[in-house]
Amino acid sequence: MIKKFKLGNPIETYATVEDIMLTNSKPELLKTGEGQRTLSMKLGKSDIIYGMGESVRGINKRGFVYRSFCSDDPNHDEDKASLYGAHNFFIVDRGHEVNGFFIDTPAAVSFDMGFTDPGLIEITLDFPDAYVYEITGKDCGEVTARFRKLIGTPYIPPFWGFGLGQSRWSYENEDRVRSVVKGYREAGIPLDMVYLDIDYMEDYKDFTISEERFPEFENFVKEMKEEGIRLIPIIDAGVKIEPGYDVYEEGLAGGFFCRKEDGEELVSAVWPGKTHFPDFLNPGARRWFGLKYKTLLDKGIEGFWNDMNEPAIFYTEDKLKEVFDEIDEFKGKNIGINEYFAFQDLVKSVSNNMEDYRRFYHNYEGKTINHERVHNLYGANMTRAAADAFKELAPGKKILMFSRASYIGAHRYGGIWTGDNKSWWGHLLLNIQQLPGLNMSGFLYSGADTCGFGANCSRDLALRWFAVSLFTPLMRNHSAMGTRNQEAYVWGNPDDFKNLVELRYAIVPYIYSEFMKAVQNDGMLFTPLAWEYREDMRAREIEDELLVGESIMIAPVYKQNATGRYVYLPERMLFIRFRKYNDYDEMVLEAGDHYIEVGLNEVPVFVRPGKALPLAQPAMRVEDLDYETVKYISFGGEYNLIRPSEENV
Ligand code: MIG
Repeated sequence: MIKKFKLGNPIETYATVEDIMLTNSKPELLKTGEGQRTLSMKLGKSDIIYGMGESVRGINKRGFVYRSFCSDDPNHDEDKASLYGAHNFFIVDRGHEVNGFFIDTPAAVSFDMGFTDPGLIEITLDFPDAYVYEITGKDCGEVTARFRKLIGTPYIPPFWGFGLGQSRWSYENEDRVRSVVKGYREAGIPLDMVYLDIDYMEDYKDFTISEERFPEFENFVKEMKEEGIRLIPIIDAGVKIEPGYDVYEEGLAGGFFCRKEDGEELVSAVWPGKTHFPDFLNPGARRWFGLKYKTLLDKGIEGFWNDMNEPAIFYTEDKLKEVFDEIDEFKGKNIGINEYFAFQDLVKSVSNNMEDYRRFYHNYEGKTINHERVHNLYGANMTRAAADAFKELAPGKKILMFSRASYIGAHRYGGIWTGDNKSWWGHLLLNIQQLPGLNMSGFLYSGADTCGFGANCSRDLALRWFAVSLFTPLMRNHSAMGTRNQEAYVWGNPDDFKNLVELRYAIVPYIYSEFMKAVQNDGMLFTPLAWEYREDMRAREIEDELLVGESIMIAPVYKQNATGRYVYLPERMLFIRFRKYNDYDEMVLEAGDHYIEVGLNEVPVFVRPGKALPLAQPAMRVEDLDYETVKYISFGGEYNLIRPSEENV
C-alpha cells in the first residue's frame, strides 16, 4: 500500500514514474510538526532502519543524523552526514510490519535516526515543501519492491560494463594507457576497460582532447578496441571560461549557464580554472550539453563517467573576494584565540559553501529557482542530459554511464560509483555495508573504487578488496594522484590477482542474470540477511554478510592480518572456498556460527539450500565469455540463467 501526501508546494523532481492519487491529509505514519518542517515517528526498541542510499555507517541506519545534500567530500569518516548522493528513502522494520518512507524534495533534508532521542526518528526539511510517500507491507522486500516500482526501471549497462575496469588519476597519455593494458595482458589478467581521468582533456575542457598527450585519439580508441579494451573518459560539470572554446561560446549564446541574481553567469573555480555551470535543470541546456557527448561518441567512445556534479565548487569569485576582505580586517590586529580560529576557518570555508550554493539560480519548469532549493537535482540532471542524448545519438545502443552525484530517479539514467573512499580496511567494510541501501534506492549498477581511491593500498588490502568487488556490477580499480600504484599486476605473485579476476569473469553470467532479475522484479542484488530470515534474531544484527542474488551468501574478510573470520549461517549452506574458479573446497556447514579459514588468495561463497551457482569458463573480456561452458555448483537446486539479450551486448 502506497500513500502520497503533499506538504506545502513541492518542486517536481521526477523521481517517480507512477501516478499515485494524493491523499488530502497530513502524512499518517509520520507526525508533522510546527510549520510542517519536521516529520517524526516513534521507534520501537528493536526496530531496524534500512536505506538512505549512499551514506556512511552500517546497514542498520539507526543512531545517526544523515543529511541529504549532495556533497563533494573526500573524507568519508564515520561522522560525515552527507556524501555525493541524496537518497531520501528508508524503511523501518518493526518485525510484524514494515513501513517505508520517501521524502521527495530536491532541497536538503536532515534525518535524525534515533540519534538525539533513541526512540524517535525526526526528519527536518530545509524547506517545508515535499511529497511524502508512506508505504506499508509485510516485509522489507515487499515494501522496497513497491517503492522501486514507483521510481521505475533501473539503468542497465552494456554487457561489457560487467567486466573489470582499470582507472587512475591519471593515465595521462597514450603510452601510459598502453602500459596498463600490457601489464594486465602480461599477467594474464582479464580486463575490459581503461578509464581516462581529467588529464586526457586539453586544460580540463569538457569534450576536448589533449593534442599533446593523445595526438591521434580516434586511432588510439580503435587500437585499444582491437586489443579488447574500451576507453571510458570522464566528463566534469564545469565548463571552462575561455573565449573561442566552442562549449563555452555556445553555452553563453544559448543562455545555458546558471546565473546569479544580477543576471551575470556565476563564476566558480574547479579543475579548468574559472568555469560556468551548465543549467542541467533547464531542458534546453540539458539537450545542448547532452549532444556534446557526440564529439567523443564519434571517436568510438562507448562509455563515460560524470564527475564534480554536486556541483563541487573550489571557490567562487564572489566568495573569494568576501574572504579576502574579511582577512584584511584581521591585519595588524592583536588576534585572540577565538578570532584565531575564526581566521583559520575563513580560508577553509571557501570551497563547497552554502553561501555559494545560494548565489545562483536555475531556469526550472519555466521559473527562476534558487539553487539551494533544487541542489540535489543537479548531478541527477547531468546524468539525464547524457542518457537522453545517447538515445538520440546512438539509438538502440547501450552506452556506459555512471555519475558521482545523484538523486533518486537518476537510477533510470545511469549508475553511480561511491566516490573518493580511501585504501582503508574500514572503507572495505563500508563498501559492503553501502550496497543494500544503494539497491533500495534503485542504483543497481554501482560499486566503490576497488582498493581505495585516497591513501596507499597494501597487497593484502588489494586482494581482500578484489574479493569483495568481484560481486559488484560496477567493478573498477581507481586511485588518486600521488598514491601508490594499485593495478592488479603491480603486486608480487600476480597469479593471486589473476585468480580473483578470473573468478569474477566466471560469475559474470550469475551477476548479470541476478542483476536482470532485480531490474525485472524490483528486487535487490545485495540483501541484508534479516530480510530473508525474518524470525532469526541473530540475522537482524549481521552487518558484514550479504545475500547476493537468490543463490549465494557472501562473508568477506575485511580485517588486516586475519587468516579467516567467524561467519553466521542462518541455515545450512554449502561453503565453497575458491582459490580459483575451478579449484575450490566444498563443505556443507550447519546453521550457526563457524570459524572459516580464508587465505589472502581465497574467496568464501555460500550456496543456499535448493539453489545453484552458475560458473562459466573465464575469458579475457566479458564479450568472449562462452555460455556453453557454464557449469553449476548446486546445493540441491537448479538455476534459471538469464542471458544477455542481443540488444545488451
Ligand atoms: O577533485 O578527476 O571522485 O574519481 O579521480 C577531484 C579527478 C576530482 C574526483 C573523483 C575522482 C577523480 C578526481 N575527481
